[in-house]
Amino acid sequence: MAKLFLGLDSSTQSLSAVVIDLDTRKVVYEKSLNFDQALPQHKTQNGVLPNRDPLVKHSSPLLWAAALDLLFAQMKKDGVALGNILAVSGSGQQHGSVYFNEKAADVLLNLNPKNSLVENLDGIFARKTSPIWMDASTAKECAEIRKKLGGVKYTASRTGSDTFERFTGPQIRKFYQTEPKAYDKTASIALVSSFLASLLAGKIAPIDFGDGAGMNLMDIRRKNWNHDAMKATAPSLAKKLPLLAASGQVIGPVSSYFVTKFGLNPEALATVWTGDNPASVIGLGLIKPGQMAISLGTSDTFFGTMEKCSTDESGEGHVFGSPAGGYLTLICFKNGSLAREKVRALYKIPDWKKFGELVSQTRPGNDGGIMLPWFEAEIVPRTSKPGIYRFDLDEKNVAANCRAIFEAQMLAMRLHSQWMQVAPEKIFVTGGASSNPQLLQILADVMNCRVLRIEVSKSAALGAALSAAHGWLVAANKNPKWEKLVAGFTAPVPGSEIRPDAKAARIYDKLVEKYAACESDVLDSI
Ligand code: XUL
Repeated sequence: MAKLFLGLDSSTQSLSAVVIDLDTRKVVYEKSLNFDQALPQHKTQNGVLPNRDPLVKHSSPLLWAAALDLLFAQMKKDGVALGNILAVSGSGQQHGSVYFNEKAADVLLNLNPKNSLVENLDGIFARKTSPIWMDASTAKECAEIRKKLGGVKYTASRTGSDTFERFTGPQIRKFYQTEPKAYDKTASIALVSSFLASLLAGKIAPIDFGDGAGMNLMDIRRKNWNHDAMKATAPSLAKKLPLLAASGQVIGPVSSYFVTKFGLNPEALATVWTGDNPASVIGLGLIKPGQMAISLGTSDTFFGTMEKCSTDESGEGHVFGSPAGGYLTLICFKNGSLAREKVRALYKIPDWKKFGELVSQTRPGNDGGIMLPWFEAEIVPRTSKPGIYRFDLDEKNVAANCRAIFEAQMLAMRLHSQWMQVAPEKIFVTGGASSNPQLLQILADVMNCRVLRIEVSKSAALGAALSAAHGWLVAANKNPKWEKLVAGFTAPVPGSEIRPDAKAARIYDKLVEKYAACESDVLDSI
């Protein structure tokens, strides 16, 4: 029997599955299901529920559950050997939270395969919708928690990050302050990752050290819930938070719901899930400290493995637990692919190939033209006031505006990652926009570093599948080594290496200063 492992990734816009065969070391199945298209009845746009307040971004736990049903049905239809799957793990968009009431534990234990997951879960939530990572509506709660914890530096050194609007702690505080009765009815709080793990396991699942670190509630060094942080956030949190555990750790056998309905192996193990970024660290094979990657997805993230926990005193970056042990360092920019798409739509550019051609018609440095493309409230630099700002850049010059958004995003990455104190000799790049050679050249030139493309469109789901395999091997006392486990699954695309151009790199050494001044000017004035 083939040794198959299933990894799922519930991201902002889609649910993906990757199945790996451990003996042949191959990905044997991949599938993605777009929320808006596959489940229009949930009325999301790019995976987010419409809201009058542009700072409020929620999605629906029932949408994620419906997608899980649909994806399993699709796998069955596609002939995936679900009976050969030995363990399942997964990852979720980070920070988003789900609020279970006291009925949830019982319902999860008795999921009825005759009904859909949505029907089963009716009535188990204390809050209908889930705030997600794009939400920027908790500045007040962030300030309150930060103050109680003793300021930016102390909050970051204790929890791994300063308080951030999207982090779960400030979101929980807002819920407690604005809907105290519903908060009171909350028996257990889950993350997107642990919510879906709970469905697979048929019981409330632990939160892992990777996703748990994105809450401003976990002690980043001790890896337990921090008493002061819980107290600063909301009452009775110790009772409402589940256990913390390593990702991939076995929770138990999968719920019989998936066995009866889809033919999943009854002995398959349900394991602890993690966040999409920690899972990508594994999927991209970034096991050794100092290896760095950039993911150009809905959000753009710059991340890598760190041996020791070293937090950002300026409060812009994060430290999360890595599924491979140790830590991962990360910085997240909200205006990633959606902002790139907005510029493309603004100038009516038919496709990314044409967009790239337009970029090629312009020179590195854009003759000093700069754009700040904050279509949404930005995380780094932090601003709750969206806006598009141009400096020495003619709004009507289409080609210059195409270069300007790419350059701004890469310059922001260079400027705001200085705290990481990493000087990588190469950066791996992944995600939708990484197939654009013009963007990769700008990245290589701005960072003055070799760039290698890794073509795993589903790096988080692959990381989750590898994490499932790791958990299964640990449970079988096989003492797996991460480096060996990930080897062969991910490798840079042959011939994809892009080297920095020395002349362009010198231009960006200067331009980054102008970019920083533009950022400061705008932040001071809004
Ligand atoms: C990371 C973050 C985003 C989400 C996207 O801190 O907020 O990258 O994880 O899914």
